[in-house]
Amino acid sequence: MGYSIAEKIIKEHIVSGEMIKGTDIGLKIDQTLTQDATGTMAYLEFEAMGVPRVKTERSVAYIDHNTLQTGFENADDHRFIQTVCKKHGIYFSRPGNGICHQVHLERFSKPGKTLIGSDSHTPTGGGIGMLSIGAGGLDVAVAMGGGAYYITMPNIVKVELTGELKPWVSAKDIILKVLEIMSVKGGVGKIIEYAGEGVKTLSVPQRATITNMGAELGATTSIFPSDETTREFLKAQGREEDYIELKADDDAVYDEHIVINLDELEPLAACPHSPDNIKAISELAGQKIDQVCIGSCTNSSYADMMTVAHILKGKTIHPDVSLSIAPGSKQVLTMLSENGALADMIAAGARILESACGPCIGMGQSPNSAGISLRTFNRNFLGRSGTKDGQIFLVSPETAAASALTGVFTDPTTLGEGYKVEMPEKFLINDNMIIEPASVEEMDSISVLRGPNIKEFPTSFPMEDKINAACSLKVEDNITTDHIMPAGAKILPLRSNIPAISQHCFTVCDTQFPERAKTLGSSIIVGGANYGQGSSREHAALAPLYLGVKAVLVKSFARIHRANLINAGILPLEFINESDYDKISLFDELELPNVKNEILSGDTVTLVNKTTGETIKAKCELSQRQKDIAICGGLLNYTKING
Ligand code: MIC
Ligand code: SF4
Repeated sequence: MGYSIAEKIIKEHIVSGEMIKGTDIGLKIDQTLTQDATGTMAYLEFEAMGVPRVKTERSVAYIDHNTLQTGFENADDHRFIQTVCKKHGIYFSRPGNGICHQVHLERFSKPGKTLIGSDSHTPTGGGIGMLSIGAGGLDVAVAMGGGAYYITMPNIVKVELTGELKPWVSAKDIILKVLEIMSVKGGVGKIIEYAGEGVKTLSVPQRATITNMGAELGATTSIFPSDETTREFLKAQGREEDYIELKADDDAVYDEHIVINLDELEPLAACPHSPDNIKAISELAGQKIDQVCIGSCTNSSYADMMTVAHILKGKTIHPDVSLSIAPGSKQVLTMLSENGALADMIAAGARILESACGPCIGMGQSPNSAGISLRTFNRNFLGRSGTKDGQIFLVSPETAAASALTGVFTDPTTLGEGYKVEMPEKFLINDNMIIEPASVEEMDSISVLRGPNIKEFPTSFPMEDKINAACSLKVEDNITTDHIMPAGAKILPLRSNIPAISQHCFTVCDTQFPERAKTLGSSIIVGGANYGQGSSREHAALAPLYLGVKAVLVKSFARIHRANLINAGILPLEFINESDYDKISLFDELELPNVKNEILSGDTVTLVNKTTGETIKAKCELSQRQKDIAICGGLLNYTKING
């Protein structure tokens, strides 16, 4: 039996377990990345492990999220990360150099290697044939220290692309189609592998748009073959030596098979407030819009930007539309400024933003009240834009630019003759904003600079024999990490300060939650299906930990968040009978009378609702290693004990 691409890379990197679907495997990690909003925690955790120098082939820290500096906090955090990097062997990408995933794809990604990143869109690297997975900061810290990264061996889904995209239909429309087919929870426990004749028609950045937004499927990751197109891209980045060919064996076996005919695709949009709420642009055409934002790690490549500039050239945006554009990296921005495309954007009325996440994470450009905003981003969760009633539609750069000119949803296929950007034979290479770490001889002399915003990591304690806790919150299906731990310009500067950021935990759903949880002391959160979808932010576990949450009991979890709960020492429990969800109400007194023994000996836990007298059985399926972590009270405690 042959192997798929993902299986080939896993086979080369497996250090514990076997490639049996559904079982736990440990992978050797070649590269890591962090960004600043998750990075401070990851580096505090790395420091706590006491490893002097990273053991990976390449670790890079990017500053791209918290680039608004409205107080000392973000600037202090950047300085902390920069000095930690210098000391411990990590490359540091300065603010202004670009969005982590875009820069990593350009400058560091390698087909056939493994990458984990403390950001859920790390699968962008799948566009170049790298097994790239989003993880919590603590998992990244462990990998930097040379430890394995553990995942459940996923099922592999083959998405076969046939035909070729029509003019003005784009890679974004492909991934929106996949989201329509599979939904935001359809990818949990799966790797999405792209194949078929259609692959050849897509450039590496187009492939990266698709693997990037595969995060919204809940998938472990997504991956493309590495072929001649990949070689050309690496060559144009001056890195041809990093190329290897990667393709699935002809007799590879897949768990699911989806076929998408690119010829039949039309421009699509993900409507508020979920990336899988898909409609055709032709259905929305003519509706008035207020704002257009172009950029983010999904759609900010050179080719995307050139297409936008081409559409805007010689025209003026509609008077009722605010258009902002953030090219994804210094490389892209410099090339646009040298070839005149930037001037075309500015002349048309675009507001040019720095090469960073910006509006995608609520750092500026919040839309007007109830404003309709078309964005080339990957997430449109409620409140993420910073305007609670903002109506965010996720679209391609083509649709975004065409609509910015008309002031209404506009199908770009009405623009007439198509336009295909020529991929440059050589990208402009200037890595002067990437600072190399100190040499082994110099590293000891480097001092790490810590500002007052950096507070201790919250302590978790070994598990007790039983847990008594009240229900401090009851929420519905599809709760995102943006509900649990909102981001945005006001809250992101608190990412290094768990006591302060905890005051915002779940406030999107219930403003009283932080106070209530603290007053209750120990508590349990009850939720629905796909709980914790979205970001890799471990703050969505650390803030509840700080507020006394001992367990989260839900219908099902999203992968990264579940792992973050285990790492933090919070028990992830799932209803065996989903209807038991109705048997718990806010403030009910709950008891897990024999939890430690039950965890040690099996995979179910008994929960007694002392308020109603009912007994509920919950699932807690943990590998032996996860059980040990849970008993120690989290991965940091476990790593201290086990090294
Ligand atoms: C996001 O897109 O939600 C983020 C901000 O990039 C997060 C990371 C974070 O919360 O810092 C992610 O996707 O993991
Ligand atoms: Fe940044 Fe947005 Fe990409 Fe997250 S999704 S890494 S916030 S650009």
